[in-house]
Amino acid sequence: MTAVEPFASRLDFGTGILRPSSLVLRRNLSDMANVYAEEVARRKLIEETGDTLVYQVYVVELPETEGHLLHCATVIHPGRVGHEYFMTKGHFHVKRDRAEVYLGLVGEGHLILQRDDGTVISLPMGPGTVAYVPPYWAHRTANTGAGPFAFFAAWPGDAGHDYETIEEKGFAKILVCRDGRPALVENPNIR
Ligand code: M6P
Ligand code: ZN
Repeated sequence: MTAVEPFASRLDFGTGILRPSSLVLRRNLSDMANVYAEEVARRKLIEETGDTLVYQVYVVELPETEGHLLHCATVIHPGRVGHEYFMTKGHFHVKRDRAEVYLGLVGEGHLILQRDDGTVISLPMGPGTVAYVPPYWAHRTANTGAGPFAFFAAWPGDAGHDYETIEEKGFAKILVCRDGRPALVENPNIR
């Protein structure tokens, strides 16, 4: 295993900013092709309001190998693409039997999980929520509130991110705003 010296970072509970983070990933609307059910709405939003930042991830860079514990903080901005809340791309772990834990920091959101048999569930998250992503479940988070939604995450170093499976098929259910509230509904695009 690659040796790493002990270190500490600082997480701002009010904003979700984690520093120092050697890498800040930014995902704008233009990075989210075919992620939302209403792809036409995504393109229209870019034309009308510009290439808005959807979320950023403050990554503490560590060896992605067995034994290490990767961690980061994610801030999702408020907004919707069509009826669907702003959310992360979502992924399975390459090693499907690797789990993850989330801690809600600020704002309101949902953790959406899909098992490989197509079962989808969503868990509301807010400040102080500790949510468990068990092995074998794909996961993404959505901001269902009016301000930023931020959470901290930790997962095994050798888990890996598999985005392709979700990009190809999407989640079987999507989280939309219906009558002003989050509702988990069938994905109309599911093939
Ligand atoms: C969480 C963790 C990270 C992930 C981030 C953004 O913080 O699960 O591993 O990178 O959310 O999600 P995604 O990579 O699916 O866009
Ligand atoms: Zn993960």
